[in-house]
Parts: sequence; C-alpha cells; structure tokens
Amino acid sequence: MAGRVADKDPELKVLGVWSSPFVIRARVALNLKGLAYRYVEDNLDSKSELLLASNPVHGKVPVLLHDGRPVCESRVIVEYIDEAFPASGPCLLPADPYRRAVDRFWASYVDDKLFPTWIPVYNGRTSEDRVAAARQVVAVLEKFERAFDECSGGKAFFGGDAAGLVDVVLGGFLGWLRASEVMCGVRVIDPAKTPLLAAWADRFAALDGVREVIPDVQRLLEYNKIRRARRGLP
Ligand SMILES: N[C@@H](CCC(=O)N[C@@H](CS)C(=O)NCC(=O)O)C(=O)O
Repeated sequence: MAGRVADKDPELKVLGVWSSPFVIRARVALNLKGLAYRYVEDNLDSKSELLLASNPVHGKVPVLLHDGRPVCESRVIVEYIDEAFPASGPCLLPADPYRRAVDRFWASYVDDKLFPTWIPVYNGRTSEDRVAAARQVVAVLEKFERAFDECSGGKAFFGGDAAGLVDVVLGGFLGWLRASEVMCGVRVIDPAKTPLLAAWADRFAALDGVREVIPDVQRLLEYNKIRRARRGLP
C-alpha cells in the first residue's frame, strides 16, 4: 500500500465504483459499524490520481482512506474497520480464534471459488457458457448452505445473531447473484436447493446499511450489457 495520501477530507473515505461487489463489502462493513464516511465514485476507464496513488500495486477499488492513509483489498478493509473501531457497532469477527479462522476460510472461499466460478456468467461468450457457469455457481452455493449451518449455529446470520465477516463478504455479491438469474435464466439462489442461504439472502439484503448499497438488478443488467457490448460479446 502507499504511504499517506494528501487528503484533508473526513476521517474515512471510500474510493469505489457502485457496481463492484468488493466495494459493497467495504461500504456494508462501515454501515453495519455505524461509521460515517464519504463515498467517492471513481471511474475505472480513467482512474483518479487519488486511486492510483492510494493503490499503486493493483490500481483497484475499493480503497479505504483513514485519515489519508490507504487500506486496500476488500477483505483486508473489512477486518481493518473491525479492528480500528472496536467500540463502534457490532464486532464483525468473532472473539474466538478458531471461529475467526473458520470465518476467514469461508470469506476467502468466496474470492477463491465463488467469484472465479461466477465470472463467465458475466463475460462468457455464448449463452451456453453463461448458463453452464450459473449452474456451477449453484453448486458452489450449496457449499455455502452447509457453511451457513456450521457458522450460524441456527441463528440468522453467518455471524450468529448479527452479520459478520462472511455475511459481508458473500453479501457483497447478492446484487450480481440476483442479476445472474435474469442474465442466464438459472435460479442461482434457489430456495429448493439452498433454503437456508435463500432465507439468509433476503434477511441480509433487508438490513439497514445493506439495503441502501446493494445495487438494483435492472441497473446491473444494463451495466453488464454495456460492458459486454464494449468487448464485442453478444
Ligand atoms: N481482490 C480485490 C478485488 C477488487 C477488484 O477486482 N476491483 C475491481 C472492480 S470490481 C477493479 O477495481 N478493477 C479495476 C482494474 O482491474 O483495473 C478486493 O477484494 O478488493
């Protein structure tokens, strides 16, 4: 990460783009912790100087600026927010080291498995490729169905009574998972196959602080059409 970036603005600032599931994680974490921040929409076709200076390694959003100091990578940001503001809102990570390890395992499984499995839904060349990918996404979500059972202990969220790391990390994708159903005609979050996860998705998406930042499905569909057209994809 870069050093201090000139920034006289509020204590907490998020550089993002509205459609990014990774950015949504950072925003949801801040919202759930009840922390005020300024959200700055960047442009990935013409990245701001601030973004490039703040994340010179990857040049990606989200970046959290805390008193001008950048924190990069969404899962790092979520954990940072929890550690830097222990007195604000609920804890996103459990106190017990074993439970933390389990939560981190599932959070990294979202990025290591769910995201790459989903990508061809977004940018697959043919509709057959996209449908096949959507079916594989369902299979990955079946793993999260079992994870929910393990992590939630029969409560409302992966984090138990309140949303935690896995809720935030997986929940950042809810907009795109819902849009995928329209994009491919495949029921991705299928109450018949993953009933616990389907109920969780509705519950999580309805939370204050989450509802406001999960993008509208129609807007995501339009965005996907535009990005595909730019790449010459049907
Ligand atoms: N591993 C990163 C992924 C972030 C990411 O891929 N962000 C995308 C937007 S969804 C981005 O900034 N892309 C710009 C680029 O690749 O140049 C994280 O968790 O923050």
